[in-house]
Amino acid sequence: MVFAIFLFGWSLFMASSAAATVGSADPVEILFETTSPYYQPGVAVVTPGTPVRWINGTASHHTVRHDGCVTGETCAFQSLAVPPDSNFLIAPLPPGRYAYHCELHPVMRGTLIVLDAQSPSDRMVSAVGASR
Ligand SMILES: [Cu+2]
Repeated sequence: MVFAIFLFGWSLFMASSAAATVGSADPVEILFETTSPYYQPGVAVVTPGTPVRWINGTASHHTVRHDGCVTGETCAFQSLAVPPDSNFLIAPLPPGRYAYHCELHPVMRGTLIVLDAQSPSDRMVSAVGASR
């Protein structure tokens, strides 16, 4: 199912690379940078159903590879080398915490956090312990 959504999103992207939207939500954008934190923002927090786009404004190629692709766990996303002035777009991911890195520059590490379906206020209440 996730794979099907990915294909759908990708085909939309390929069909209209100039379009500002993919599916129902605008992508969150993460920039490749040549200095720390290398992915800006270094920790990106997105709501469920949000596509994510990495944009390469540097003069070098970079990749985006979920750590799970290396550890043998689920490989949630993995790009080819993204050239300068290009980008890498993924369809919405299931809630979770996704640490990722650049295959070409091991110092480049980032984290993508997809919130669960609870509203922020619900999360706050459960975090505080509520009053029940
Ligand atoms: Cu890189």
